[in-house]
Amino acid sequence: MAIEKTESFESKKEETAEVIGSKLSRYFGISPEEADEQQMYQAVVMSVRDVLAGYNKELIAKTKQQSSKQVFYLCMEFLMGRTLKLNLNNLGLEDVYRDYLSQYGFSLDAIYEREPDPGLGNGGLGRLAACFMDALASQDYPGKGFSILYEYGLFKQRIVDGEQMELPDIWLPDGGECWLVPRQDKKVTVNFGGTVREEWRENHLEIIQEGCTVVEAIPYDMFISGAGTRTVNTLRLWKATDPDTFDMQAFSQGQYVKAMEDRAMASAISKVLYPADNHHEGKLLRLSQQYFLVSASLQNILGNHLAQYKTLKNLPDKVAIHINDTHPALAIPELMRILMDQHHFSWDEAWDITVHTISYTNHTVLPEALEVWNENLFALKLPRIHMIVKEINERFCREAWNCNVGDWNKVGRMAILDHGMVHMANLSVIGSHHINGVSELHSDILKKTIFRDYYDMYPRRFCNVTNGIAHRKWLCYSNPSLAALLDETIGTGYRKNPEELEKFSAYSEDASILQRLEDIKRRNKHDFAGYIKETKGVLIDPDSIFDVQAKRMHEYKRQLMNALHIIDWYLRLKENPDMDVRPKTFLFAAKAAPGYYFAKDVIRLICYIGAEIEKDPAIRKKMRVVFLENYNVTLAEHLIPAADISEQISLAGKEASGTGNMKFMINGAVTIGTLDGANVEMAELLGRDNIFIFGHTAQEVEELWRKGYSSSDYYNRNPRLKRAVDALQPGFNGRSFADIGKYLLYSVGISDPFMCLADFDFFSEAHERVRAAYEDRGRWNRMALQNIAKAGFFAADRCIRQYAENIWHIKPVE
Ligand code: 26W
Repeated sequence: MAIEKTESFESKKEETAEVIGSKLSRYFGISPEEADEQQMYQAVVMSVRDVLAGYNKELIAKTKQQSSKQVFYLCMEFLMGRTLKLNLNNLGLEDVYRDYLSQYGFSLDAIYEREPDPGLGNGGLGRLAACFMDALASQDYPGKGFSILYEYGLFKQRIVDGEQMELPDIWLPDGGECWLVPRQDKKVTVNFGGTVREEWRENHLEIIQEGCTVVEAIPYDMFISGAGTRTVNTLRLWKATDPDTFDMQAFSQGQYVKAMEDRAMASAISKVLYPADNHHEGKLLRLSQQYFLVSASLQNILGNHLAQYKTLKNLPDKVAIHINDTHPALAIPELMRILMDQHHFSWDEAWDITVHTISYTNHTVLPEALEVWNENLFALKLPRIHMIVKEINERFCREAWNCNVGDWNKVGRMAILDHGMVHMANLSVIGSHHINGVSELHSDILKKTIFRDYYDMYPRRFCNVTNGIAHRKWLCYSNPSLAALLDETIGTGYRKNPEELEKFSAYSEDASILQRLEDIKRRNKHDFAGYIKETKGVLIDPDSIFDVQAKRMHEYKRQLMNALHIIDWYLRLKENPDMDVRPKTFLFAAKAAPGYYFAKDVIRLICYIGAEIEKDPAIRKKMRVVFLENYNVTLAEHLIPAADISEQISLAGKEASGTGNMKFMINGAVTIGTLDGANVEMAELLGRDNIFIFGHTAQEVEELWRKGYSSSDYYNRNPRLKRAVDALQPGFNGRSFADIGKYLLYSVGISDPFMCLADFDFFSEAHERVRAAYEDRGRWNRMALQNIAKAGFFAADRCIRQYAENIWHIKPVE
């Protein structure tokens, strides 16, 4: 597209040239003509950072001046992905930079490729936090994210002979650092271990913590731009270091290692992100990370509040603190600690402030993901926090007893401390004014199952906010051709107001628009094929159907059921190689937690099926199975606009919401999915003609469990399923997968715990429907169009407005 060079364009370009020129000269002592691509990348980032810093300063001043209430979003993960393209687009400066760079022979797209993909998150939870930051800024809400500056983000995945290898993700020196502004002036200290002594002093109880290990927390700020606004928020990332208390005595006595030890212990806290998703490990370092994040953030929030208002009494009027899942739940006792120990509030006053300040989102009901800590270790690491949690627990149990006299079991179930364990979800519910799930179904399940007892006691605390995605990032910026078609047909209003996507429905009978949609998809598929050929050396046929399942590898997400269907299809093709079918490419992308043996076995299975098919030229023409390594935000941005079919096939009741489902939908992929998480709401909005729903519902799953689920019944009844499962024994490409067969049929305990076999038949049948629909090009394109048109609801903008209005009670700054 030709760039329109207006007067303002030229003046912005001049400014840009000046700033970049001065960065290059200051940091590298060179001129733009002398810069290499990496130096230019860094200068570009620093120049953008400067623009954002200026706007951020304005916002801080405005927020102060208007005494606006702010939200502070505490989360152990922010899966930001690259941000240069996003920032330039949000600021409306992409063309300016493109033009400037071309003058010196640089391509902006190549500069984009220089940016590392900061993987400070595992999956859904972390990416949601990143989408929320975008929506807050874009709608002028004053809000700040808090997390940890992990030196190593989520591991990089390499697949070698079907095996997942984990490599360290060294993102900071690799070009990530230049986004960050260190704020030494805002550093705080966090105490661990030691003992607690109480002493009466001038009519208050003084709490003295002694013999603690002190860790310094230094904030590094990343700026968060909004689209078409000057609102720029911050994401504050804490780095842990030792507070220069080098043990000189130990050192001079020859105990060199001991002298270094404390230093190493302190910085270990922000070294790595735990790579387990939806699985609690109970590791003490993880508990330290959680307290470190919470304590540093609260000190910062309260310090600023006090400086402005000189009191903490009005905290809930000016501050909303949100805990994203239970990982930052220690914010509850930590806030109590600061209010009581440092500001001498009474228990009741402090508790009132705490509960009115904190809110909590639950993101999972999987029992293995719910955090519990061994109480003894907890007390050792956080003695003062333990005392406070004990007191919260005692007072709560008394209240619960009064509401449920005689029902010890119920009170026991709801207690925070039980059988030597600390239950973080219970703490979170007890200390929050609102608790929400992330889809209608999930919020319902919370009220009926894991939080049922609390729902009886505090019905008004529970609500639902269905997740949403940053639609500009996932549609406008990653699928520019589709965005251009939308701009042309429905105008550009949807970029700011995603609900306006609905207007696209009016074109559902317009043959020329439907054809253009098809053309855009085809082009995206070609682009994607080119991209993965270049970046991963993988060849795929862009004219085949792209059937995609991209998400963390987990049993409940049932990549295995997808694999079983693929095996069945492969065996049918082998039997009948002349079958007249349109070629299909099954694409998988997924990281498995390094210690999750079964998930890694499923990766292996998918790769080995793929490899066996590659050896058979007749089959390879009709179906291929490709595992794309190192799924991250950048790969998702390329892959999703190219997908025809989106696989959202978790066992109903297990996927809290899903957000990948929304990203595929808004890019015109058609979903094949179970009635789980937000799929339910997608189906309601789309109507059953525009989505392929299959399988047992959450309620039916429950009934099946109650009746006694037997996977072998399904296996014995269905010859095609039997044949697919049996094929695991001899296996693929020379490797047996008998263990997976055993898991499905003969496990000690429960076989096939996620009911792959129970849904297999429905799934195959749904795939048949998909195939037929795809052959009717007009119908398929109409479905794609409806998916795009109905996706506005799933924008993070809507979602954040609901949080702002119903939970946080914050307003946009003027
Ligand atoms: C302590 C180990 C651990 C780590 C991460 C437990 C739980 C988690 C996350 C809460 C798991 C997660 O990311 N959940 C996903 O959250 C998304 C955003 O709400 C939802 O869309 C997904 O359905 C949910 O699985």
